[in-house]
Amino acid sequence: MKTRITEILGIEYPIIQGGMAWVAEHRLAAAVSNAGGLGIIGAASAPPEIVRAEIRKCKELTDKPFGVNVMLLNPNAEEVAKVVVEEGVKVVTTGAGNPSKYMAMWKEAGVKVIPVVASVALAKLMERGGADAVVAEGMESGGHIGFTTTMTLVPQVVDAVSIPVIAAGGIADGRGMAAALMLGAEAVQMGTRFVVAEESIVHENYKKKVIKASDIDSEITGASTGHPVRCLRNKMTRQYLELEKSGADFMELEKLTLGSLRNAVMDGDVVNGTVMAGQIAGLIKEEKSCKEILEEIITEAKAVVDARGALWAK
Ligand code: TUI
Repeated sequence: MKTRITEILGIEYPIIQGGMAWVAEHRLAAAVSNAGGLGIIGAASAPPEIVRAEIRKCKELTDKPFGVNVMLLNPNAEEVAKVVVEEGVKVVTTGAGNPSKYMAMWKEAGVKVIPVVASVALAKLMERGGADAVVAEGMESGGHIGFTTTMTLVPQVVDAVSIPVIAAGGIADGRGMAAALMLGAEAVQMGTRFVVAEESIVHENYKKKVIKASDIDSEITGASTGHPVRCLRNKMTRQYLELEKSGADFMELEKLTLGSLRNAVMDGDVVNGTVMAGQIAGLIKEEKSCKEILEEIITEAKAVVDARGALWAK
């Protein structure tokens, strides 16, 4: 497949792996890149030296391009932004904020910059600031989300900017990819699908919870704090939503989720931990290798586009 994204990034398939906190470490990123997509190391809240070590370990596992996601709520974001340049990383994606202040540094270093946006306004601002592409991420996604669905956000962003758009949120198979291409996207970014990859270091309990999830098993916590987060329903979300309803303050809510994503991903605490996953979790039924995931999606996307195209045939 050839789109502006495969050309800009030098990858085989227009499929990007989300920069998921704790999940998107060097082994997953290298596996996705080796399979022909773009793997991403999620810097999340990690200290800069850990991110540097992750980048170096990823380089040992792949010669292909990979990226780093800079999570802008990270108090260390500035240092992480510099580490990316020092280590010669080819692609940066950003999340949970506006990366304008790092754009000049990255562009001067020749890094391809792909901000993740949840609104048309931020997409336009990013294009003006020199972004090479944007990820338009709908609220079907897991983790920190905006307010607009993928179906409505992607075509509006496509119309608002000239740079290529990557669709994210609710995509986990070839039908989702085909739909994203129909909306004008030139690639897709997937997170939840890669949580349940063989190369994903996520605890077995977490993977099982994603596999068992149905279409209605996610909740949005934190809508009242200004940091809405989508995760799978469990004891933690029930307590959190109760507290939010009773008007608990920010610090009280924070206490409930401090370290809770780490506890779910690393220790398998899917009862009190935060099990971030998108609404498409219900579609994911088995663990597969990154290579299988990518190849199946590309094959299926082509098949459904061909089949639907036939609806217009005489
Ligand atoms: O960033 C994400 N997803 C994430 S980050 C994350 S770590 C975290 N954990 C708990 C609480 C908060 C963060 C887990 N998942 N996706 C990209 C994304 N960016 N989604 C929404 C946004 C976004 C939202 C508001 C981007 C910009 C924005 O405002 C821009 C501005 O002008 O400040």
